[in-house]
Amino acid sequence: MKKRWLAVLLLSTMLSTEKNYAQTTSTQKKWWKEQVVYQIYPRSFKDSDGDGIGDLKGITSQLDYLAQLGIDIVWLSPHFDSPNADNGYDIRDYKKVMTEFGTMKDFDELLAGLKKRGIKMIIDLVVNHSSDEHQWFQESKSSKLNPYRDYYIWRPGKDGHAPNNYTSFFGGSAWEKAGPDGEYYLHYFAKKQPDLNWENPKLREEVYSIMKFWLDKGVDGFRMDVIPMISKDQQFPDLDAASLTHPEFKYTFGPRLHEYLKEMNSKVLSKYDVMTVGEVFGGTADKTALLTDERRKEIDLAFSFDVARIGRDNWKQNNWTLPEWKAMFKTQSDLDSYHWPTVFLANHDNPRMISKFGDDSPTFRIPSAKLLAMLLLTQKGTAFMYQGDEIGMTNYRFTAFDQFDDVEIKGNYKQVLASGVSPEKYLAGLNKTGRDHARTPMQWSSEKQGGFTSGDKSWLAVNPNYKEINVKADLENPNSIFNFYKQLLAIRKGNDDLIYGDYKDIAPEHKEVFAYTRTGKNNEYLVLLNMSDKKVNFNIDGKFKNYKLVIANKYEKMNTVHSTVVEMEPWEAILYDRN
Ligand code: ISL
Repeated sequence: MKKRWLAVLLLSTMLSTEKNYAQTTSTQKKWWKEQVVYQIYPRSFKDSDGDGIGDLKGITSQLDYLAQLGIDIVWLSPHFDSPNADNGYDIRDYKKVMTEFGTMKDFDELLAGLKKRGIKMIIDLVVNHSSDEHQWFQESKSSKLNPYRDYYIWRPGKDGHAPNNYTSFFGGSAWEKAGPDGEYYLHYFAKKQPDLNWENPKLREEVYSIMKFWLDKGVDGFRMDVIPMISKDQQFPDLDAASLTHPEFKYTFGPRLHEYLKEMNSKVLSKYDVMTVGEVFGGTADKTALLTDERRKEIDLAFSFDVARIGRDNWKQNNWTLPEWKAMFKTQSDLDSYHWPTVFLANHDNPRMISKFGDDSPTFRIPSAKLLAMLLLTQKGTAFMYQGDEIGMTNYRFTAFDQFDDVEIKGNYKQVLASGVSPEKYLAGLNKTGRDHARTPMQWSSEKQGGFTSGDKSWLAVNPNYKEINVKADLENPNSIFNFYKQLLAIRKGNDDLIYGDYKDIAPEHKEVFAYTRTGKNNEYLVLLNMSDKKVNFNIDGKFKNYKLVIANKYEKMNTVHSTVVEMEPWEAILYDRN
């Protein structure tokens, strides 16, 4: 008897050691691998009280719309009490709802309404930093001796300057002098977003208690804001010249990151059946993979920015080619069976996906939006949609700087111009890369303010194309982008071959067509996407002969593959299958 227990103990220790990977299980089926997430940026989704700011009641009023579309999980961008220096990514009270968005009762109603429709909800966990108006920071700032001092990162200056040369993503130094002791606190983002000190175990316990508070309410997980930044190199070495333009690679993956995430997992996450997705801004593929290796028990999924941000260099958008882009999808899908990729083309920090990857001209907006829908929903990985993409919303044409709201643009403006860039050039760059493109209000109808608010003003201008591009018009048109998404989501739902099937890029070097297969146990899919405004005769292998049409963004398409050449129209997208 004793011997048997010893053997069990020995075996379980072996299994739990990180290096004994070979003995654990491989690809497991999980709900969060199969489902599709829809991101809501509450400020811009739907306003229920006419103040020009979206709110929770507004979202609740549109739950049937989300159910009709067929998404499975809502990711809610921050809904917590905040002075809104960065639209809620600066939290003043983690257990309270932002006044403009409503009350805790409104939150509970939203959650219940989603659950009633079988939709899950994940919320944003923003714990690399808080607001400077958080009570912890107020205490921390008041004196070196305050018990909350170590909730944040304070350092004395050097020769009358900041402790080192770290720069903030939102302009200027990442250090700000504050309080009676003449010390500086660290803020990777705005001055109003002081970084929390994860070295302090008390702070970590506070974070876990916040997580439990929301999990006990019934949320199904978290999207974790800039999570690889929580551990910092305590030596705070100066950045070298090369890192000054992209400091994110130095600010992430600090020495204790994995330790913190394992602790969070064992103390909180492991006790619930939830999903976690980390925003990995500033991570290489290798490092990112460490976070999501299921044997390490840290987080489930990661957003890596290579695909969505291809060609982007801060506010500049450089050229990129389709083969380069395809290689990035391949890197993700090449991950071994202990990882699961994510697929996302846009969010609230990026331009509209149609304007970046498709063609937002009147001729090609609809076919290219549908093509991107097919790409998003047939690639391997958990798919993340962003509000408005399902109706083909496009970038806003900004003509002056005062039309922007974004703290990133306002904070960097002086610095960019001082570096010799002309205002015209900066504006042209921002028209491609700016975060406000994705933040203009959701376009519900052709009524004033696009049906977003009953008020005369909205916090950020509605894109003037709302008369043509809106939910009502799409719901009424059976051939709309919305209805194409709806069909694709229905095809994908519960379809193990499309969800878990192997991914193979069949023409990685082709400059116009993105062509790949998804091969499962019972069926094989062939996806052909002409990502150009030219007609292309695409050669395919004879083995696809007799593959049948599942869905395409042009309705006159042949039903079965008859030859080895498929004549593709500009921005044409076709999904075939073998069975
Ligand atoms: O690239 C960026 C900074 O130069 C940003 O678009 C963005 O700040 C970055 O991707 C991190 O994003 C997250 O954290 C920020 C917040 O402003 C973003 O909205 C959020 O998604 C700080 O909390």
